[in-house]
Amino acid sequence: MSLTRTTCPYCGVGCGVLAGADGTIKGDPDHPANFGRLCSKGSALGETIDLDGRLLHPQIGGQRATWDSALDQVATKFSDAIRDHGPDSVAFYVSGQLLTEDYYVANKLMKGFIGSANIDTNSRLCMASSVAGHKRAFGTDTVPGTYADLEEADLIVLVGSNLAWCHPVLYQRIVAAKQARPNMRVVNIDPRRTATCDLADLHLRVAPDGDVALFNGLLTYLADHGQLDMAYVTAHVGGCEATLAAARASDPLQSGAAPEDITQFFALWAGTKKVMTVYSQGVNQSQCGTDKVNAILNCHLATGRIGKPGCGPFSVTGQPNAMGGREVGGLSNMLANHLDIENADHRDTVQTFWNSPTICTQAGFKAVDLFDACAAGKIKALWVMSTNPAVSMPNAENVAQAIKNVPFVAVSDIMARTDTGDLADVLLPATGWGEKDGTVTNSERRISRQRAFLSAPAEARPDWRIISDVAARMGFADAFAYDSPADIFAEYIVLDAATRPFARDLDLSIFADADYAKLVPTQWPRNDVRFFADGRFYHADGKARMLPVQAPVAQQTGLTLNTGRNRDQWHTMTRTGKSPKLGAHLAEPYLEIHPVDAAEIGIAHGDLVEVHNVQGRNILRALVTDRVASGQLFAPMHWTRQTARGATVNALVAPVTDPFSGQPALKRGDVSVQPFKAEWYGFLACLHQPEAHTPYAAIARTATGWQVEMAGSEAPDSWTEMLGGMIGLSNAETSVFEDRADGTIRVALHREGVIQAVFFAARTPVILSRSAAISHVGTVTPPLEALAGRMRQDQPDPGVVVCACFNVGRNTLQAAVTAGAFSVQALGEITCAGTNCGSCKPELADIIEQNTVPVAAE
Ligand SMILES: Nc1nc2c(c(=O)[nH]1)N[C@H]1C(S)=C(S)[C@@H](COP(=O)(O)OP(=O)(O)OC[C@H]3O[C@@H](n4cnc5c(=O)[nH]c(N)nc54)[C@H](O)[C@@H]3O)O[C@H]1N2
Ligand SMILES: Nc1nc2c(c(=O)[nH]1)N[C@H]1C(S)=C(S)[C@@H](COP(=O)(O)OP(=O)(O)OC[C@H]3O[C@@H](n4cnc5c(=O)[nH]c(N)nc54)[C@H](O)[C@@H]3O)O[C@H]1N2
Ligand code: SF4
Ligand SMILES: [Mo]
Repeated sequence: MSLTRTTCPYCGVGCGVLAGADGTIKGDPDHPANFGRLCSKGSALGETIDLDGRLLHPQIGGQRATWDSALDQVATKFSDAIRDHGPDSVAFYVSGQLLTEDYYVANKLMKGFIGSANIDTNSRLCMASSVAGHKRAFGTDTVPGTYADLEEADLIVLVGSNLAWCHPVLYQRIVAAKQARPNMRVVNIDPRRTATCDLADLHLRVAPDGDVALFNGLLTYLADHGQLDMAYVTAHVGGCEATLAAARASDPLQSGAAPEDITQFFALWAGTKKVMTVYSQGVNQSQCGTDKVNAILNCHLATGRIGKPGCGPFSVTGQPNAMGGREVGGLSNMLANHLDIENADHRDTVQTFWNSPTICTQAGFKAVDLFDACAAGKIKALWVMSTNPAVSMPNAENVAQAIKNVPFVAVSDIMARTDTGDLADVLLPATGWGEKDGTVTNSERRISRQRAFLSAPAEARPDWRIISDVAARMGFADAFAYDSPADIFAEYIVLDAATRPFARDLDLSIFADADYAKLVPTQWPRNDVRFFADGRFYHADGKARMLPVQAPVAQQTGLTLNTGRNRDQWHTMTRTGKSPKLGAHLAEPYLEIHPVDAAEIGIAHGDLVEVHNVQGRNILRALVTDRVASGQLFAPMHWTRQTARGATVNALVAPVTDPFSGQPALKRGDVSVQPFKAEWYGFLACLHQPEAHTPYAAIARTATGWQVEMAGSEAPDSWTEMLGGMIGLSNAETSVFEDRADGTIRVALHREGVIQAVFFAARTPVILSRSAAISHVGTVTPPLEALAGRMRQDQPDPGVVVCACFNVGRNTLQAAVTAGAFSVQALGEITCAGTNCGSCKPELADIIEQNTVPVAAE
């Protein structure tokens, strides 16, 4: 089977993948991002390319429609709104998961032809603070670092980044570098103890938003210890004095980290020349996100630790094409190709190049304001592409209402049902990863090709074509007459050349003569160029700026909710949710809570809890752990109205934003927690996709179908009726076993001897081997046997999946430890666990620790 060279569609590491139509997935040994490695999500890509659940035909009002009528409808509704209410009455909300070519076309249509800047993107929730911080410091949005710099650094400082789970291949590269050079040091700055701490020599457990105080403290320390590079500052940096004065006003203890950890961190930084600071959403997604970015950049600029190998700040991007989106101008406050809306010369040049009838003259709505404008009735037509804002935006219930309030909504997605798609008037089926062609830019400015290796299913079309077809119907056929993504990429590169006279970092000239079909992964401006090596920056005076920033006043009230990601799920799970292997790692929406807080509230590990505030309410499984500090909670962002009931965590997050970037503070909400008083708990394993109506329900794929964890505050009148409503099997035979003494119920639904579903309910959380129950679904097994809670045909129960790459369960691992595998390496040799992506290694270490009998001290 011939394999196609393409790029992973998940995180910003941008790993090269070799993929085949039969589902074969391998790491590309020649790709400079991963050199053959893949993480669990990348390795499971083959399980996510089936057509199950795909949107295969256009729909209008929930009914199948032709492409012509759907495209006409979108074009007419947008044109009518523009005619009646002006260009700012329409908006696009797009995504860092679009390819550069899709993004370029969407931006061109909105800014140059509709004449509004109302195109914003989910990158506003992701990278906006880094963009704003870079522009304040450098005069451009430049990410100077590369992955090789990380391997060369002597000190890596991770700030607000769970790299082990969110950029696993990059994390593994650092693990390998540290093994090769044991003197390398890693510091992790995070209020939570995450899997990334496994690699860290020092974990600074800061308070939420304690970062500005910490980095202001570091700057002061560096100044007081004669560590500022004054020659560099004088030649290349402005604003040092004022910045230092502001830094002196804050107390590093305000950061919340332990005093001895702070001292150790400062001394380590001061004593190391090659320092890389890697930062991500714990920095960006904050009310003071832009200030956090500049507090970090200040320290690098003041010491000249930038523009040299192995040192500098490095904002790692989340989505596969977050960088590409920034390059083409996908944010509502940028024009195109790193040019400014506010600059008349920039606007004229772009308008002339596009030969467009108009051009936007002022910034459009940023994401949070955009959905507020929808709620206020200002937006008459909205087009959402490749993102799921009804789940991923803060104040998610209000955002869903706001979308409903827009008279016309179009959604382009690959899946038939998403929480946002459910609110659309028109659904447009897009081709997905493996079916589409284009380019993406990863965290280190490397542009790689995504290449199709599957044919487009049914009527699905690439996003760039859908947008161009609507543009043509709005009267702009000539400007959008593209035949292929290669045409669009070529135009984008020529636009870059036309705007070369403007001082900017972006320079795509290396691609001028590139053969699109054969394009090899290449960094801009060139693989061998080091940004800022000559000390020249992009402010008018050629200097960088240090920015005075003030630490926010701590205002801890009650419990603080932090949110983020799981190792094996991607955002709203529309793709990773298809993989039983990935679903098995953490199968339910949960809330991490400290044992002291749990005791105070009166809840135990595994209980359900109700989390609420003025915005909304969630029901989540309590995971009692000291990974979170007392007073703090953590919940993953992944569960939606499709995969759970009452677990969309953004229903609890207030739409508070950073004043400079407009990025929402998704890491910090005020909430209250109380026990959820469940009358019964249930577990269902079934063959066909269930619908859950119980107050708590979490749905996931399994190896034999689906599973639902559920709970209710009132027992139903009839269990069989309830189950029938969930799985719609009216003609199945039912076997019910009820133990009136302890109130447990077991039900098997079967048809012609084949088990369709097994269900277990109890007054307390159901204690049962999930794998055992799941193993009987779809098999010919007597009901009583299927309900016995034992694995089918005496197969050993592997337990909850720990290593998703090789599907190794906790029980298997525990058995291996008991049999003498006392190291992560030994476990790997016996079970293969941890030997592919390695991101389960921290969990393997925990299992070893928990299952090794301590040798008694003599
Ligand atoms: N498995 C997986 N990987 C992904 C994704 C995914 O959905 N799943 N999504 C991708 C995307 S789009 C993104 S943006 C990245 C995100 O990658 P990361 O930013 O690494 O991930 P998060 O879990 O959102 O948050 C990182 C950490 O910030 C910490 N934090 C919270 N508040 C603060 C604070 O005030 N200060 C500091 N210093 N830390 C704080 C949290 O405790 C958390 O551990 O991941 C990418 N990779
Ligand atoms: N509480 C909280 N909320 C957060 C975050 C957090 O840390 N905490 N993180 C934020 C961040 S950093 C991000 S990036 C966002 C991510 O949030 P979203 O962008 O809303 O999440 P995804 O699930 O990635 O949504 C992508 C959608 O595009 C569809 N899709 C996939 N491929 C294609 C394609 O080729 N074409 C089209 N048209 N559609 C496609 C998918 O099926 C899916 O519906 O969430 C943000 N929200
Ligand atoms: S680290 Fe994993 S998710 Fe990220 S690009 Fe590589 S394989 Fe894909
Ligand atoms: Mo993101």
